[in-house]
Amino acid sequence: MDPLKTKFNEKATALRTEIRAMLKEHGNKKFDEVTLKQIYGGARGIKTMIWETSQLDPIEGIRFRGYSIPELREVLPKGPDGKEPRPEGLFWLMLVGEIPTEQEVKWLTEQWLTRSHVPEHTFKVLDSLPVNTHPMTQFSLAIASMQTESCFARRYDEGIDKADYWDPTYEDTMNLIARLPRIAAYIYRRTYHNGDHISPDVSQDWSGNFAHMLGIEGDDFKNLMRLYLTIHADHEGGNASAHATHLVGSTLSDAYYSLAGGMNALAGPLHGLANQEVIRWIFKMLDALGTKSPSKEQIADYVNSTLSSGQVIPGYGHAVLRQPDPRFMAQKRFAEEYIKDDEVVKVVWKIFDVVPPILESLGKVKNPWPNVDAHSGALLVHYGLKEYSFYTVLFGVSRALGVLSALCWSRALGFPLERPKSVTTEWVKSTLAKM
Ligand code: NMX
Ligand code: MLT
Repeated sequence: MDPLKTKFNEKATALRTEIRAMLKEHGNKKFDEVTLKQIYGGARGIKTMIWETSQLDPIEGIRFRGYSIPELREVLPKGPDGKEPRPEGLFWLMLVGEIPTEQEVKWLTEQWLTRSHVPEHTFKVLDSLPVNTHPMTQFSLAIASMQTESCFARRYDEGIDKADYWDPTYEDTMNLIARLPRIAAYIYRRTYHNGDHISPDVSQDWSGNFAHMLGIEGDDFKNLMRLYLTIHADHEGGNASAHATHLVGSTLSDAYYSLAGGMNALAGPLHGLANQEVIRWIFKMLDALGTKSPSKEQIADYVNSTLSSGQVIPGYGHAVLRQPDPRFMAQKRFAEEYIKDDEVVKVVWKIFDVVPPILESLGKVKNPWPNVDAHSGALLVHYGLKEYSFYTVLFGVSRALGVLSALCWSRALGFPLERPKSVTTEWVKSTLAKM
């Protein structure tokens, strides 16, 4: 018996009935209006999607099933030393809307361990790639290569009833998440450690085992991984990786294809790749200034030179948020508690003082504050994970928790093919002429 699957089915059945009744009664009520600026402007703010696992407020930041990040740290079951939350618990919360007990989280850790076997051909696919292939390319290909294992694809071929789509989607989700740490660690070790791989340690939790397979020991790094994999997991449905996963999934592509699509979106520098760009930008700045401890004036000059060469300041700005990202603040809190004297961390904090007024002064940046990516690199570098082209893979392992639990909901609620309307500028002009 799978208690999580049973619970999910009960909750989904109830919600499906409720939504059906709501649509019958209110289906034609207006919930939004669209301006021309939004049509040309990347659909900012338009409500077009249901995403049950989390919702983003521009000021408060993300809430997962109603819980903010500081609240999650209080209520979720924690790692062995009781300090940081376990991402397994967040997955449970996102999937069924309840804070799990210690026992339930333990069950989930064990489930993922039993499902964590990566097919041999996936390692062969990875080994066939040039070692300097970007880790995100390797990650996306590894995920797609495991599509051979999809329960959903097999059951669809056999002629599964629509009402049961959620069931093999849940199985694919659990299997895929279970394997991601092994795949990510394999990519890390083949790319940066001469293929000197480390076998899993089945006595550890999902994050602890991941840290171990990366080759970075120590309880503090394991705690960092627990926090990191929790806070990056979901950011409502409109962000590019979530939306891409959702769009691909809406065609009834299985979880493997859908997640690979989402990871390809995460690999862009305006989205998840910003975490590598931030630390690269910081190191380039320190090199250019010839110091490890630049003054605020020196940082301001460097920020202005980046802007005047037509580049963005990585790690700053956001499409929705209008305050410092609570995920940035959670990492700052971690750094204050664990590594407050670290030199790179101190630079990150100085940048936090310097950048917002400069971006504000440009008069066009809607959010001058740091996002999640502004802090993560400094923490990873401290613990020895210095190879920054790997950082987006870490983001991706975490993001899988949110986008795949949301995919389970999409299948359980019977969401249709996503197919918004596009128009041409010619159409816009002729419509304006008639207004
Ligand atoms: N540095 C310089 N200019 C910026 C920045 C920044 N950090 N953020 C926004 N702008 C500019 C933006 O390029 C645009 O300029 P223009 O009109 O000349 O094209 C203008 O300000 C208005 O953009 P916004 O409406 O404020 O931002 P938008 O919603 O379009 O984009 C981001 C949001 C996140 C793409 C943007 O803030 C950015 O490029 N930030 C840097 C990259 C980054 O940190 N991305 C990570 C986001 C979080 N994540 O993990 O996904
Ligand atoms: C995310 O975590 O997905 C980013 O902050 C981007 C977003 O929300 O648009």
